[in-house]
Amino acid sequence: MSASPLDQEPSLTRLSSAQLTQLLRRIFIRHGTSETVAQVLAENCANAERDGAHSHGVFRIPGYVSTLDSGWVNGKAVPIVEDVASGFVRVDAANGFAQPALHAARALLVDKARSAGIAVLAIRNSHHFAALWPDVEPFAEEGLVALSVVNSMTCVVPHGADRPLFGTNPIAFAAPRADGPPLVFDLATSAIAHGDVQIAARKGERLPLGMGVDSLGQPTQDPKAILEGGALLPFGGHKGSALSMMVELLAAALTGGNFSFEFDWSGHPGARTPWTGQLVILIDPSKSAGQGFAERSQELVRQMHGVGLKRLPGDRRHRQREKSKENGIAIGAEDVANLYRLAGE
Ligand code: NDP
Ligand code: PYC
Repeated sequence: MSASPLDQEPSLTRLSSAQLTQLLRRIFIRHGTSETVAQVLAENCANAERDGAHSHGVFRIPGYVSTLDSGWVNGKAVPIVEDVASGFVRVDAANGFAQPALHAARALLVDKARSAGIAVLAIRNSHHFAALWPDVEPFAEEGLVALSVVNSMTCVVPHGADRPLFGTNPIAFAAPRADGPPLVFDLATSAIAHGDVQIAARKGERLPLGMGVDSLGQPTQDPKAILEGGALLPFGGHKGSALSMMVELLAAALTGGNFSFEFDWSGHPGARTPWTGQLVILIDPSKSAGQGFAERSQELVRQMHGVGLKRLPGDRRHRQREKSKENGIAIGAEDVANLYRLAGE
């Protein structure tokens, strides 16, 4: 497929998944990562863009680059995988990215989940700057149920408090089903992801009420007021706040990683990636009793559709994935030009 702008949409450039992955790979390598890390991060980011997960697609590349250039993260880190119990794997990401750490531990984790029925992966000393669904969806494609949580950086005011403490702390879940792609959801426990606030600020858009507060703690719809001294709110009041607290406990306290408020990146101007932890839990549903799990999830889907539900979580991504496969991944021409600049090309 040609990388040149389409005739009909001169402001868009369309790249195949392979073209985008290779371009991103060259950027990562140019900014100091190993080949392995570059490949893992490039695939992750290209897949997010392919699926229309824009807050964690190519929009994030300048942040990755400035973080790498600042020396805050080790782009060549080699994760240390420890087999600590029949159902427990620990990884020290060695101040590198979380995805290569997951990649390094993946085979061992799946073996354990299949033999013990359940397995936990605790990643610490890691930086996660991406969408979380790519970390769980592939496990469900192999018939496993997967849950993951990661904490980020202080920017969310716990419900009932008056200053930020929690990160935006997403939770992602994936389960196989009989007649379709796995059921997957991936959501920030803040009312809106930090990335979407940045995108709104860039576009000059206002946010709905209830997303955040300004530097005086007053409700605001201005994304810049949130980014410049303000903060986000949890989704769903005390309920989202409790889930965010759970994520801090599982992703940081349980793994040995930093809480969202524990790291100080002020000595690394340009640092953007939270230095925290991540937990992944895999369950092998073939160990459970009764009908096959995938059939049971399919039955739930049938019933949800039966009561009028039109959109399942993940449907939008999969529709976008199909469109991207057919027509290429559409990216703003200026953004693509910037990617080539970052690759030094
Ligand atoms: P959204 O609110 O956009 O979506 C959350 C989930 O709900 C998705 O699974 C989505 O499916 C689904 N969904 C959305 N709208 C509907 C609807 N109308 N009906 C049914 N399902 C729906 O995501 P967030 O803004 O909360 O998070 C965005 C991303 O930011 C996530 O990928 C998250 O992992 C990432 N993030 C990463 C952080 C990190 O530290 N690495 C921190 C915080 C967030 P679909 O995708 O198909 O639209
Ligand atoms: O969008 O909230 C976010 C986020 C934080 C870290 C990476 N993404």
